[in-house]
Amino acid sequence: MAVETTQVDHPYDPLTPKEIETARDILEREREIGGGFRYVKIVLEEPSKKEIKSFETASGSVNREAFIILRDRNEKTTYEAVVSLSTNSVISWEEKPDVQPSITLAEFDECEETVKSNEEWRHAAAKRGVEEFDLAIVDPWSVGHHLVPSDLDRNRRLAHAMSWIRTSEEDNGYARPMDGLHVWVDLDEMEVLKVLDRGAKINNVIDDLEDAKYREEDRNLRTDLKPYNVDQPEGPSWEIDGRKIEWQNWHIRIGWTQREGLVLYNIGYEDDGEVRKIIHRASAAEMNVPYGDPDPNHNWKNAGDIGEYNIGRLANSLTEGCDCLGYMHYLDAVMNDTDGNVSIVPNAICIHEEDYGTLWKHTNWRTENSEVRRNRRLVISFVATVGNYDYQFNWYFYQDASLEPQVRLTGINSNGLIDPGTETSPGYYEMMAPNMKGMVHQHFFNFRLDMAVDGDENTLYRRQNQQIPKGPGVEQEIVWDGEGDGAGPNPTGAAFYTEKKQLKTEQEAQELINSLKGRYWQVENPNKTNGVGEPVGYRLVPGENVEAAAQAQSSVVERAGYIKYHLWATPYRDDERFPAGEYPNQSPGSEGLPKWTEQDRSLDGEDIVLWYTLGVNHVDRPEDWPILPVHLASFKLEPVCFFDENPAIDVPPEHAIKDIHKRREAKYDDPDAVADDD
Ligand SMILES: [Cu+2]
Repeated sequence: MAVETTQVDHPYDPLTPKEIETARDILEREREIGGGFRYVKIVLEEPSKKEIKSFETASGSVNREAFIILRDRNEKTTYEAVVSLSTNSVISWEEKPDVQPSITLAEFDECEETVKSNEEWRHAAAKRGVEEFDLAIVDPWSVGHHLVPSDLDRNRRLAHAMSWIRTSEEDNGYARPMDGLHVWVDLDEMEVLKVLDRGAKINNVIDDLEDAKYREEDRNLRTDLKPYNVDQPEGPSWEIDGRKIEWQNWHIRIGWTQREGLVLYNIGYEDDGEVRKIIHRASAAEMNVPYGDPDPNHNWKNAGDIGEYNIGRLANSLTEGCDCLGYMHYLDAVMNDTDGNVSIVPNAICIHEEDYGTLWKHTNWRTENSEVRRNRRLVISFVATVGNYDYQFNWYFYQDASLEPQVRLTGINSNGLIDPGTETSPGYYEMMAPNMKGMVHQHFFNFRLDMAVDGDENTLYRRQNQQIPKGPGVEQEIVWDGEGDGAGPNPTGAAFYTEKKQLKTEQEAQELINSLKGRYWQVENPNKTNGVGEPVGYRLVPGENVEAAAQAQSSVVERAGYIKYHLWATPYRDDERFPAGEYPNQSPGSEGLPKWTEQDRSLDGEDIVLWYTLGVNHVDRPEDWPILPVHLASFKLEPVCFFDENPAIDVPPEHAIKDIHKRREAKYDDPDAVADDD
């Protein structure tokens, strides 16, 4: 029986619940899937770009396929399968030697139980004053590769388990780390391989550490805040059809993967009735969080939350606890559990509009006429909780045709303990609370942006300020004679220009930010020009960013090589999706961007993919405790010569929004007629 795909409007739409079940059933019918197997993921096998193009141009149908990763715990092997939902058959079945798939939610739970029932661990916990082992929490940190103890077999499926203790079920356990206690667990066997106790540092993790309560009922709340309501009496300004949203000329298709969470496809802007494409596919594709403190209890930590854990799988349901005001639209995240059953996070994706201050303004001071427009932005977001930390990924779309991917970092810091009486830190850590240190660390996010600026044939440029040789400047008077006004091309010494350098190959495009020179990067379509004859483009403008502080030969830079540069660019390939490789968990490294770009392929008139590494330097402070106030990090994509004037010049002023809407409804089919009538 052919699978029912009526809920699927586009080949990029994630698998439906029924498709997940059907894919599993087809696989189990055709292959021996024994009890030792875990389904790591059952996701859409995204169609190739060639297939998508033929779908979009010829309206042809694209076969639905499921990509499945399984782990056979008995044989300790990983398998990849592709199942056709159109022909009901297994298309491929491949054993993947020497790789470890991402750590699953089931493994989180089972690892915690395994560690908590281990006698050696209990002995070490008891030495720290822990009596009620049930109240302990244990997180399976990704173990990396080079920093696995030499007496353990790196080919096993490993986790480096870290432990904390709560005083009650709802207590903030991350405030009481059993620092110095390390447990390595084989996640296939679910057995403890090694317990290392480097010493407790303090006598009692319950008595010697302070509570770090943050829940409403545990704190005295300020009483001077009055209600602030967002009222959208006529509803939001968007139109949503399934997973396709249209808002203020923007056209966006909203996808989801278990690994990346939110994925946005076919991002385009409607201009004079034509939807002009800007980005084909956009997502946060990888991240890493390296720690700087040489303390051996923490120097190994560099979690890759997207590739090693699959951040989409860790998404919050926003049914409760959504931070948005006003009108919201939600989409569910349809995924699978390790038994191969459907597992849905309801309301994982939130869509809403926000007022964001002034969009543009000018006052004619002679006549006192003032024209001002308010900035409305569209937000598409999701939040994931990775153990102690919480990451909110927001994609903002603005009325001036710019967009802004943003991460909001919050949640609970991963802290360590210091010996009472230890001298103050030389900057490896900051004191967060008595006996508790917050170790300096960095967060790196890599955003993959498959650009398509008015089409696939694009070129890449770097632009930055450049001085020209200094003229005599203040040392010489300017003649003002209309005939040269003084010596040389730069008589005032103030001249500078924005140098435009084409980055023609992958290695030329490996770049760091340079805020001092105002550096940004511009993707142009050389075949299309705007009204003044310039090639149409979009530029990537960095915001806050930081260089990776770890050395080039460190494990983290070896394994997450994409953090070496802020900008990378590659010519599009279907199989180049993840900047640290397909299987970063326990990988020795060098996969992904560093390896691909060794080819130094041409970027001249190619289908260019930009990879932007966004770094956050986190020097902790007591004010980050017990919950980190949201730290924002973002960058912008802005049109450059894509239009002929400010594309938001037609945004009506606040007082007119309601009137225009009413008049349009009552009298006009053609919205332009309203402007003429004015
Ligand atoms: Cu941090």
